[in-house]
Amino acid sequence: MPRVLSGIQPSGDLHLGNYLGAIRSWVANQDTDDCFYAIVDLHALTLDIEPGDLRSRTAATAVSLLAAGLDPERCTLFVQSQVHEHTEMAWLLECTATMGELGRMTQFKDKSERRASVRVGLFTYPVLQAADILLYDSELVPVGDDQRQHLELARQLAVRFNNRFGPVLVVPEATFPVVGARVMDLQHPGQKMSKSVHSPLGTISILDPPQDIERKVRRAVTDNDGEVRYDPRGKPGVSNLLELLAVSTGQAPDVVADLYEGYGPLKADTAEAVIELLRPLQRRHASLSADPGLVAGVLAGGAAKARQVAGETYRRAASAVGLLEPG
Ligand code: AQP
Repeated sequence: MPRVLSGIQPSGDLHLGNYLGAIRSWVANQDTDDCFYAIVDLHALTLDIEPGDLRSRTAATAVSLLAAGLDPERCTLFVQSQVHEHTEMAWLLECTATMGELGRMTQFKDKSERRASVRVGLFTYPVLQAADILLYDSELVPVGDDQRQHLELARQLAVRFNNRFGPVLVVPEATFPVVGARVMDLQHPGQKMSKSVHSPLGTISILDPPQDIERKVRRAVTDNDGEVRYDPRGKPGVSNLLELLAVSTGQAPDVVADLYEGYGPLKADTAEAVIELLRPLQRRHASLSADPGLVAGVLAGGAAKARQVAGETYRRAASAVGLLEPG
């Protein structure tokens, strides 16, 4: 079975971009691959977050992932900080990476632009992300389109490490969904739907009640020409709605476009399709939330399994660079 690794930040509740861009593939991969999925809490420390919030959102993210369809019998779900090899491996890779290549990361540029003081962790976190991936000898990494550049960095660091120290690391391939790889903000269709941009009407949470989904889609920004056509560059708002409708109903966006003549019916059907897509997930979320002990058990079991694999890879890498065996 190919090994798969992917991660998500502990936002607590996921948005539709996370779900369609990544988590749906995670769920599907459980049937065919050996899957490791990490809640990357160390990444959350790169921005301001209250300690109590971090703890509760980490647990809430696990509940959302289980509600979305992850099954601890068929995948390993764990919290990054509970596997200490992630930070150790990140150091080995930081000593391989250059300032120039990290400075070119567009997510760093975007996120640092919005703040007066930029933390070192925000600059180096793509290396920690590379460590997350490379520790699991993962061949495939299912992510949304926004992670393309970080995945390329992970590949480059693995190749460079292997060239210098021998064939220690597996060089991973990123995989992207055909539709839904980049879900756009409903109010600002030029930018991706995102948890860190304050856009309450532009972002659909997977736990939003039906009336909120209906309202957000109805008020989604489109354009003035009234023509329903799939054209992500020329008509980003309409195309985003078409993608949401298409991916929720298992069709192609340009085929769906032919069925509509006006924005009103397109919006009504899109809202309905998203509500139906999320309904079973919201039902599972309600029943999982009633059993708080369950998640702690799942995460403890996941960390133990993850440590076995990560520990083995880290020992190989540490030995290759010349570190002594632990005393
Ligand atoms: N808008 C999106 N469309 C498609 N896929 C997306 N992903 C995120 N946003 C979209 C994918 O979701 C996975 C987990 O994301 P994450 O929350 O850990 O990472 P992120 O990219 O930091 O998510 P956000 O909400 O966009 O946060 P910020 O604002 O901090 O950047 C990843 O596979 C990602 O591709």
